[in-house]
Amino acid sequence: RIPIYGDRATATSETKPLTWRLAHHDAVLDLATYESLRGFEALKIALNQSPDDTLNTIKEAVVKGRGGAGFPAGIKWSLMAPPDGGPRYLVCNADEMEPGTFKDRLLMERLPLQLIEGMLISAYAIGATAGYIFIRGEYILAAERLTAAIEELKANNLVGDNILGSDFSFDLHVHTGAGRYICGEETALINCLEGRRANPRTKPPFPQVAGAWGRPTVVNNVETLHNVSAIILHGSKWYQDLPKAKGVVETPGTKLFGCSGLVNDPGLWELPFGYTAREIIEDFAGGMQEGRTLKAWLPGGASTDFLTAEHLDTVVDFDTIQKAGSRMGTGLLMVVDEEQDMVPLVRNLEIFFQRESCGWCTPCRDGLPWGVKILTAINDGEGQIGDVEKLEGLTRDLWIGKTFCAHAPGAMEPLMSAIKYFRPEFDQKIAQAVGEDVIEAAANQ
Ligand code: L3W
Repeated sequence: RIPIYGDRATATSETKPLTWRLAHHDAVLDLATYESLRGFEALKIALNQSPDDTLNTIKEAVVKGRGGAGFPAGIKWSLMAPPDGGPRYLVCNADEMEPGTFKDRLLMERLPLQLIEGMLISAYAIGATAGYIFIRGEYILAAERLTAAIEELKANNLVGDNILGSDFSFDLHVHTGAGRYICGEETALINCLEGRRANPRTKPPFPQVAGAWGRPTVVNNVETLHNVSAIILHGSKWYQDLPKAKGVVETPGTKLFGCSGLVNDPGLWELPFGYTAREIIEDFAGGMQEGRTLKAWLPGGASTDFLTAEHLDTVVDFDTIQKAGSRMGTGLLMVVDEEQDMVPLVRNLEIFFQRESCGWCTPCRDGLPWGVKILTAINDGEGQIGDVEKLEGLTRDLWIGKTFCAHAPGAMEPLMSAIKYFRPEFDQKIAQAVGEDVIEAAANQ
């Protein structure tokens, strides 16, 4: 299905900084077309000012990281270790494997040059000498288009030595992943890039101090880097002042929001912050399909907490979703309808997380399969009294600070929230397995 961009025909670089070039083109793949749409104007502006001025513009704009965590890109950049004459790297995290998330794919397949221009400007700002686009292996078309774009830019002095006659040189490579979700975690990604097993590393040191091959490295998500050229073109104040939809919002800029599940019009839309989940589902995704009622929704990926119909008037923004008890994550809503049974649904998600554990730390390696085992028993009519309490115990034991990285805590978010909001569905299956009389006897003990 082709995603929709809202006011597609009238979009400009000032109104839709991420996707405006798609107003009249399904994709912008060649240099000539890109240049006819203000392509590389921002790079020229950046190269005519100091790296620090460029960095400060992005810092003042406050671009919250779009990979899921929301850490401001400008602050991340300013934490780079000072130059010492050795290599420094910029890595684009294009390992988009979060279930239900398909925003970076669109940006790379249709606007590869905009990502590369963003990377060139970012690399100039942080003094990076080489860059890597670490892309999910299944994104074959995106990888081909990025590779072709880099080749065309090399032939036109826009990638390589002394770009546009300046002192700035930057090599750029596309590196395809081999299908591990954990590579979305930046230090696992760096290990993989180095040819090692993709286990996360201890932080600190953060990659800005000791990243790829031990050198200062910045890792930014595709959508984050896609914002950079428009901010350099129009300034940080313009970015800060971009119109907001109604509602209290803390985040400047626009975002690719999306929706999947049994809605009438699943897709992606570049929107200002401030829309509620209800507005995204009803006004942009066309509402639930006929005969379907919304039961729950995940705000942005499988590693976020379920919310329910009661939370639909929450603005989809980092802080507001957190106050509602979840995380915005990638901002692509996954809608669950009343006919879906939560036990097999959560079991399915937990199978994914157990399979994708790198196996490095014991709680994650052993805890996630244990959770799947209990969920499978409950789902297969072999549940026992106390199983839900065991699952709850697991959500405490696999929480932040008790595991090596955010993978297991992320896996616990949908499990914990499914139990919180839909516990009767778990209890009912257990009661069917052991018999109502056993449940009653246990309750009377
Ligand atoms: C310097 C500090 N840097 C934080 C940086 C940090 C990282 C970013 C976020 O992932 C969720 C996870 C998944 N000095 C810093 C600092 N940083 N404090 O800010 O850091 P953090 O720790 O808040 O999050 P995290 O553990 O990196 C949290 C999702 O992010 N995730 C990401 C996947 C992204 C992709 C993608 O972009 N394609 O796959 C992976 O785990 O949801 O729960 O850069 O270095 N004091």
